[in-house]
Amino acid sequence: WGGFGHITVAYVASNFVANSTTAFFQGVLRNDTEDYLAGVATWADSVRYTQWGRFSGPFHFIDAEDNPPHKCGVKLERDCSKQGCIVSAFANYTVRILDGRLPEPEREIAAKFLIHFLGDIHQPLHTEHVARGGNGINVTFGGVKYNLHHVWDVEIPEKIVGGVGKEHPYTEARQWADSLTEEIRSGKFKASSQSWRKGIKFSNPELTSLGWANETNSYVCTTVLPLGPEAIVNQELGTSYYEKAAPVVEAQIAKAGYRLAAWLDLIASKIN
Ligand code: DCM
Ligand code: DCM
Ligand code: ZN
Repeated sequence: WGGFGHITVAYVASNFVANSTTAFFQGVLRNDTEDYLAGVATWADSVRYTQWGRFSGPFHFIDAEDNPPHKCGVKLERDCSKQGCIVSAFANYTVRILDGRLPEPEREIAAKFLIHFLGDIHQPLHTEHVARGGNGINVTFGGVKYNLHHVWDVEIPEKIVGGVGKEHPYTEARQWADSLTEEIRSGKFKASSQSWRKGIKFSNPELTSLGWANETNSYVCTTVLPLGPEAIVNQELGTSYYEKAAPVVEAQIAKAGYRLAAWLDLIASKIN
């Protein structure tokens, strides 16, 4: 996701975590405001192109070598690169936050990576190999040229809320997060949110995040590339594409925030 998506995921999570979880992560992240998660949600993207952060580039995705739209699915052995992938990184950073022997700055870094990767694992094109997660597929969206990855990262989420000013992504993300929170508590996501918790196994972070990656990847076949990659190259995605994609993006952002809260609660309760 772009910054707006990641910040929204973080605000949704802050609405659902237990009070003791808030206190714990405000300590780890050295920020006692209500923006303690939102404020670090895009940090991982800011370091990945720096010399220090280069090692973390592959941690933002897993390149499923499936064959959309005919066959979707993520297999850890086949798809996680030797340099690591989002599934192995999620497991590694969970272990590192819990490791009381590590220096505090290392556990802070682990928390910042984890918050970001839990968001990315819910973006369908972050679980797909084709054209480097759609980065190599040129399309137009509303008459403007983008690559498909960017359309899903940024353009669809921002269009859902009617556009996001570059000045105030935090204000607008907070508003979207509060409306998604309401849908989870008592609206259209109330029933499905029960199932979003199923499959979380704190004793096995790798299996848990692989489950999320597989669920996310299924939307590559149904919604991102329903007619395959060739069908959309240099084409306008159009209104009917957007109308099918937007509900998936909305649900994936809500789900990511809700699951982030559940995972942070488990980490904090294990330590407290
Ligand atoms: N690092 C990591 N996962 C590990 C070990 C290290 O992400 N299992 C990252 C975080 C550290 C950086 O690499 O800040 C440098 O670590 P080290 O000094 O242990 O090489
Ligand atoms: N990306 C991805 N899958 C890949 C390569 C990249 O999901 N195989 C993501 C990571 C970034 C975006 O696409 O969010 C742009 O990546 P890059 O700057 O590496 O082209
Ligand atoms: Zn990312």
